Amino acid sequence: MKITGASVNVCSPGRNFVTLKIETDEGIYGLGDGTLNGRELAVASYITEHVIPCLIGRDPFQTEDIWQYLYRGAYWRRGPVTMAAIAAVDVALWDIKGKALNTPIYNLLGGRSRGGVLVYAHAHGADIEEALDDVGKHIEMGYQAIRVQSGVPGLASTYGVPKAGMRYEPAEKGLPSEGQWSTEMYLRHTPKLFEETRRRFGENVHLLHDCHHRLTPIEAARLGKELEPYHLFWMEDPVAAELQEGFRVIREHTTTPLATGEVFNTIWDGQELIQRQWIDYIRMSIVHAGGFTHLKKVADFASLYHVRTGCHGATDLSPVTMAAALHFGIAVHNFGIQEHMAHCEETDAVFPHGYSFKAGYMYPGDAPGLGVELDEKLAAKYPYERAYLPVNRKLDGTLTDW
Ligand code: CS2
Ligand code: MG
Repeated sequence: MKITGASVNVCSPGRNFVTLKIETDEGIYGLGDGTLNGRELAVASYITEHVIPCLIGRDPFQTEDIWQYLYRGAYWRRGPVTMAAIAAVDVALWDIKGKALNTPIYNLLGGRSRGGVLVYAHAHGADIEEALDDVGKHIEMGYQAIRVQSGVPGLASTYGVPKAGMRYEPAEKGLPSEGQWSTEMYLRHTPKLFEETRRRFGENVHLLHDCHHRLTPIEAARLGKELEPYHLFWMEDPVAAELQEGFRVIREHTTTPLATGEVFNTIWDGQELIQRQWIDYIRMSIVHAGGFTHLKKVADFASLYHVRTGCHGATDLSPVTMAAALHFGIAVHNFGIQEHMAHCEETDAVFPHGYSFKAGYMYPGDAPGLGVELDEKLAAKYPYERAYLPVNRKLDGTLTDW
């Protein structure tokens, strides 16, 4: 089988997505996700201008050699744009492989290791009461694990909470909006959020929380300690992880499990965190970490150190990545949990798929390959519009992590 052509689709059904389609001389094609929230056209151009010419004529079954060629051959390696582009190629090739072998991708990753993929949903609210009502709604929908985020008294807005009556979609058209942040107000408020959540819903639901890179290690240590009575499933991105050793400080003070890695692109971004067991879950996703070929290696390395997977699964990862994550999650042995932010109707219509949700678990479906399609005609009705993630400033105006 030979690769005969490839094209990049950029569309915006509810939000921007970058999708690679690779075609072969046997009429089988594969899809890959290259979406990088706020920098979509950088990846689209990287794939179109620098990757596709090198793919034509290659054997799509050579996923390892093509991965190494695109990673080492670029010379300038790692980084979010490069690794999202490599991921798009890798996933499209695995999709082709599964279709050619007439089997779902999970069978190429070791087969089913479990009946279903445990997922967690996002619950949020402008205040504690509203957030708890949303937790209740998701419990009624069948979720057994729920991330809880709420507005912080005194702050006009905060991470993870949509504007009143809006769907949560952090990327906004036009130039980046500017958020306001106070660590002190957040640290005073968050333990109360979980005290109330446990009081109302008891212990039988997994609770998760995302600090979104905003604390210092000792602030995260304080929060982790104060959240211990509420037995969180994880406290995510407590600090910006460029300094991996920052997690040692947190680890020394609290037993609240730690998760990080959604912004990581290769194993080297988190190697020390895993090896030192400074984290419990690695959040790297198939689209941002170079596809199945690299993420399988990350999971295998993590399995040596009791670290489990907890792949990122926000709406800015397309249904192509959601499908890939479910094939990955049902197969890898050291699976932990999978994030599931449900896409909007427009997105699901443009990306028809076979995955499904039931009673807190998701299932990849049994179609050969990924089990996702791209309706190019419908996608054309949703043209790309530049959008940015917000930026964040402390109350004194200092720029900080969003
Ligand atoms: C968040 C993401 O889902 C999460 O854990 O950190 O929603 C993140 O804010 C977005 O993916 C950024 O594009
Ligand atoms: Mg996160």
